[in-house]
Amino acid sequence: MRQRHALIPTLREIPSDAEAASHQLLLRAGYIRQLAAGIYTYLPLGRKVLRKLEAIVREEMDMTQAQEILMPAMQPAELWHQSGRHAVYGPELIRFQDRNAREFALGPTHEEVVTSLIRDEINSYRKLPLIVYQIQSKFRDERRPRFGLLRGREFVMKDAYSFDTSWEGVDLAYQAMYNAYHRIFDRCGLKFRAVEADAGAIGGEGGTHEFMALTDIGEDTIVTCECCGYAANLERAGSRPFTAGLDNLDGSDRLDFLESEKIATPHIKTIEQLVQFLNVSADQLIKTLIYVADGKPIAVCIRGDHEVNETKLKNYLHADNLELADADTIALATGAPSGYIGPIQLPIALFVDHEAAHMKSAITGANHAGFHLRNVRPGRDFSLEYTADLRNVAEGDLCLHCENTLKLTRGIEIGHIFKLGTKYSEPLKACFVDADGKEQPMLMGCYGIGISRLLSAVVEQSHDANGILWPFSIAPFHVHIVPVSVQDTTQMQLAESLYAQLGRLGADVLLDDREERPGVKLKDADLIGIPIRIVVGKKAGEGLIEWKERGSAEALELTAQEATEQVALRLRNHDQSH
Ligand code: 9G3
Repeated sequence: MRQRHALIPTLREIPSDAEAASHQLLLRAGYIRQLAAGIYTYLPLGRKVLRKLEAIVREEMDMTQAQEILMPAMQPAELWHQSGRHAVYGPELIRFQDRNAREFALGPTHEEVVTSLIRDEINSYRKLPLIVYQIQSKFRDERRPRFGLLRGREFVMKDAYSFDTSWEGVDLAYQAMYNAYHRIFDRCGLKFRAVEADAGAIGGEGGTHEFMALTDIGEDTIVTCECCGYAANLERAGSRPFTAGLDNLDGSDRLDFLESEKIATPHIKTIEQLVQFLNVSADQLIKTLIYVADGKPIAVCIRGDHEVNETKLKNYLHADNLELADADTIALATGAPSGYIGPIQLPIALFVDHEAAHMKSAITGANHAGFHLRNVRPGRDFSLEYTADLRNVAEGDLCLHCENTLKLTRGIEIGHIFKLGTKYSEPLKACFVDADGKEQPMLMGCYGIGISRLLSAVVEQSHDANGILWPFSIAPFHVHIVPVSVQDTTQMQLAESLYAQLGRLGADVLLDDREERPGVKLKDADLIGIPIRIVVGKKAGEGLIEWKERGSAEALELTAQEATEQVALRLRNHDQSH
């Protein structure tokens, strides 16, 4: 492509409303433009990268014998009523009516559509197993779209769905996808981890993994053990309680016998204030939070330095809706204002985190404005009937599987795979007749990759102060030829002949034939981030060019012939790399 006519509108200044590095760079380097919040146009460079990402995903999906289809974005609401999910999703599901006032939704995902399709086309076990996939735009009206393509309202997803006659079949499909995802993200040059995840609303019996690109901007937190390889999303990760097994039930510890005692704590409302006022540490406190679970107020007790894990709490309660209670509900349920709430004599159900349950003596709210209690003994002063792991793993916690400490890192979810079982085939009646003539619901799995999100994840992991550093495999072009002066016929002749030669090799080449000052051209080249840059300057007369790889400081002086051979080599290596 010749840059003079290319639509690559680079920007000098950093867009003020872009926080994430990838968002800033994709805007500045002319890859994307925002149409509306969370809705983007892919300009030629962005479209080329997206196409290369899709090609990698397609190749690896086809290798697993998955068959590519394309389903509609317009989905009849009836399907969502049948699956029971129409009421589960709120304003995030974009609903509309057609000209005959029939209800539709813009597809955020396609479990219902694909299950109804396969129900109508497959009936015998002989036709299974089957995996279909599509690469298509998804629509989710996110409350807070942010970070550019990382959390959009219209985005490109690869979503695959497997149909089997047995759980063994589901496991095979799941493993095949799990392996394919590793190959895909490796080929994209990403640093990622597959982590055990929480199945969430879409549920499914058999488990689920998320693939996380490791970046500081990531909205998800993952927990990893460097020793035994344990890796889980924070929503689901567990740790070995420090205090478990330390109970000296023989009462040898003097503190056990001290009665709980009221202490005046006027206007002390937060953990920090209490720690200061009493000169204690947060891990000596028990904080009691009031939630409303499916409309019912409940109390959760957790050590002062820990955080409630609302996914674990929701799963433990089997609640559909869970939210922190507002001030009125708190006062009504506890007779005390927030900041003074404690577990003793509460008229609502009490759920205690397993770490708090093992505390010997704790300081808690007294359920009385202006007062706290000390020497509170869990189990003696309040019930431990409902005790579970309800907290977020913290840095330095002990690994459940080995004695090592756990690390927390941030990541961006780029893939998510689920074993669904009959969660959709049951309600949508997708059945097959087995070898004994018996009708059974198909067993399903679903497998997603956020393709447009991948674009941003790569940039997050692979950029420097001057711009993007695209991996060779997904760069919009392999080579960027930059003649220093387009008026100089010697330089342009050499640049043009290189452009033609490399093109013949099958390389994607961008030729900067603009009448711009060299500094502008080189700055743009760094910003756009094409892996190989060839500058044709004053040594063009001797047939020499300057070869520079994006991301390395050194530049080499090569003949045009050597440069061509180097590119041919890179193309060959890249093709063999997968
Ligand atoms: C909705 C809306 C948003 C959603 C969903 C449904 C996420 C929804 C989960 C999935 C599960 C898998 C197939 C590919 C891999 C992920 N957000 N999910 O089901 F109506 Cl508004 O999409 N789907």
